[in-house]
Amino acid sequence: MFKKSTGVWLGLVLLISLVTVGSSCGPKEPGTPGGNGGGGGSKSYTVKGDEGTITGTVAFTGTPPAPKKIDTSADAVCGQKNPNLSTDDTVVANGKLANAFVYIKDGTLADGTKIGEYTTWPGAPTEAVLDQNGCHYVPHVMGLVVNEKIKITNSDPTQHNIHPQPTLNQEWNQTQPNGAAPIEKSFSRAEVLIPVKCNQHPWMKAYIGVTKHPFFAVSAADGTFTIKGVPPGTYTVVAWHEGPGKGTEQTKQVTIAAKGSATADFSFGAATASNPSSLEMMPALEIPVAGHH
Ligand SMILES: [Cu+2]
Repeated sequence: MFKKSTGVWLGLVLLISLVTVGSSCGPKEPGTPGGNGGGGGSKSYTVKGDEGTITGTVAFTGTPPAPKKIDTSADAVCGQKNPNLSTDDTVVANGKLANAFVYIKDGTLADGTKIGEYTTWPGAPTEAVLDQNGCHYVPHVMGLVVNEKIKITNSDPTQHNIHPQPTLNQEWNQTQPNGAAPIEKSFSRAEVLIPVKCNQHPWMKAYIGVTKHPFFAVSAADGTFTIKGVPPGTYTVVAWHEGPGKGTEQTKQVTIAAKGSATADFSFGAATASNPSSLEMMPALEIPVAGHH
């Protein structure tokens, strides 16, 4: 009698443990509230040593608009420190475009994982600096990983008021008098790109691209960019350039073999059919995957 009931209990325990093991391999967790299509939760990428590189050049065809001198008379300090301040929305040298934001928008690793499923990338940058120098944001275009610290410094003997204008992240604006400590902030959601203005100096403008992964770059003065440490896979790479409205963007598909490199060259300018940027509607890696398989 005693032995028989023990056997029943053992059987029950075994059954329960099987059910428990079964459910842990079951359906994926639901997505995060924002719906990133990545299964939610946190998933860390493990560096395998076979990562590759994306390089390229951003060109500008046709005649670029000439830089315009900025009237800084609203703040005498700006004119004293930076008498030749001019617009920097289209910086072209020898047909190459600086300050284009290039990033992996979407894609699939060679092992079949969507890049957006990973929330943690070892070696991702942890801090970036945005300086105000000569009543000018330096750099003009920059990238951040989600939750990366951005330190905003004021190198000018005047007051600024930093005012990012995101659509997915929290909007804020904050005064930073000369000599004030750096302002430290971060952005909790992927958003490409966030315009930043200054409430004191209407000409000041910067753009911050926030992505879930560290695979972004800003084209240098010679138009070149390099994105390192990319897992083998096939990706959609987007280059964005500011302009009227939300700017324009170009898209390229690249495939990176193990330890391989891929090239993605882009071209903007009057002679190029750039697509109006869809970035407002399609922030980086926050696209619902309904309809994808
Ligand atoms: Cu300012």
